[in-house]
Amino acid sequence: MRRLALLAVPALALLGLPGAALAHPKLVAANPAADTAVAKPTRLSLTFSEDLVAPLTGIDLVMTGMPGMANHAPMPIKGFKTDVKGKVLSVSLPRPLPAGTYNLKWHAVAGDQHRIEGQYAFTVR
Ligand SMILES: [Cu+2]
Repeated sequence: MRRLALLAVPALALLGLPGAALAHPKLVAANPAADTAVAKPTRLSLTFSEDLVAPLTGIDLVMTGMPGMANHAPMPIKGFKTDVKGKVLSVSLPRPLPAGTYNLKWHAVAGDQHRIEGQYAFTVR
C-alpha cells in the first residue's frame, strides 16, 4: 500500500500539469491577520496567490463574541463594500468594527473558475 501511494504521487502530478498555470487561489496574507488582535479596523484586506475574478470573490463576516456578553449569537456584519484589484480583495466597512471576536469566511475564484473557500478568526480590542 505504501509503495502504491508513493507511485501515485508522480502520476497525479502529471495529470495536474495542464492546470498548473491556472492554480487555485491560496490566501497568502490578511490584515488583520488570522488569530491576531487589532484596534478597531475600518478596512480588511486579503491577498491571494492568483489574480481574482471580481464578482465571484468575496467574504462573509460574522461577529462571534463581544466583551462581557456570554452566549453571543453569531451576528452577521453587513453593509461593507468589497473591491478586487489583481490578487488583493479589500473590504471597506461603513464604521469601525466594534470590540469582539470575528470569523471571516472568504471565497475566491481565479482563472480556472473553481470556487475556493477558507476562513479565519481575529479579535478587535
Ligand atoms: Cu480549480
